[in-house]
Amino acid sequence: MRVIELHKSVTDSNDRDAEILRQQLESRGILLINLMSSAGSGKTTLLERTITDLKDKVNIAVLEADIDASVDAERIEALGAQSVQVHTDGMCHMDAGMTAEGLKAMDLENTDIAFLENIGNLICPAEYATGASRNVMILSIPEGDDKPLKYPLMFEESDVLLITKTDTKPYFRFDMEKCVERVRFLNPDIKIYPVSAKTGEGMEEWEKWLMEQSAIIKGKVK
Ligand SMILES: Nc1nc2c(ncn2[C@@H]2O[C@H](COP(=O)(O)OP(=O)(O)O)[C@@H](O)[C@H]2O)c(=O)[nH]1
Ligand SMILES: [Mg+2]
Repeated sequence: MRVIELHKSVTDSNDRDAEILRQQLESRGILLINLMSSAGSGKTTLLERTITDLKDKVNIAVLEADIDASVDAERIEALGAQSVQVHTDGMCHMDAGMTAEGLKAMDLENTDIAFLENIGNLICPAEYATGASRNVMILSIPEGDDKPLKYPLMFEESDVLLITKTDTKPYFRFDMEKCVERVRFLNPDIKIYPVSAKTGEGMEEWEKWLMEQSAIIKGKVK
């Protein structure tokens, strides 16, 4: 497993860099997904389950971003999937330059879907384009249904919201209807999938969406 130390991107034209990276990846039929959420909401667990469920259908690789440590990349490699760990030099988000740098360390030749597991927090990652074709975010039941009110930008920027850890619903006061209403107010087009990576509940719909997006990207390659 490779570990890359990253530093702040030298260019300040992040949106342009992101667009270039997105086009480069899409021209190779690679779907890059920027996965964002707070720390501990279940990003790595969701990826583990998704990789396991889809391993006979698509090749998934994961770029793991953290300030330090490599535990998440080790979890992904343990499944036999490709993973590269990047350390962000204290920064709380990934930008397009950093993502491109991390992807260079990967063998993308046989990759259909690459995930960027972004740094865990609901604020900074939403402010920087990464070059991903789709933004996916997680809100877990224990975090509470008020998070769209407190951190609107990430909900506005995401194509999909996964409401995870649905198996813990009996133990928390989480109003699903209220949460969905708050999210839709911010972003009427967002797809919302309640899932549990522990029990597998709802995973099929999420994985169906993922496969469809991969097909759309591959369909663009002439
Ligand atoms: N009950 C339950 N726990 C989960 C689920 N998904 C993740 N977890 C737990 O949540 C904690 C954080 O998960 P992790 O995937 O490391 O979160 P990350 O920091 O967002 O990558 C771990 O203790 C997981 O076992 C789930 O669907 N249900
Ligand atoms: Mg993680």
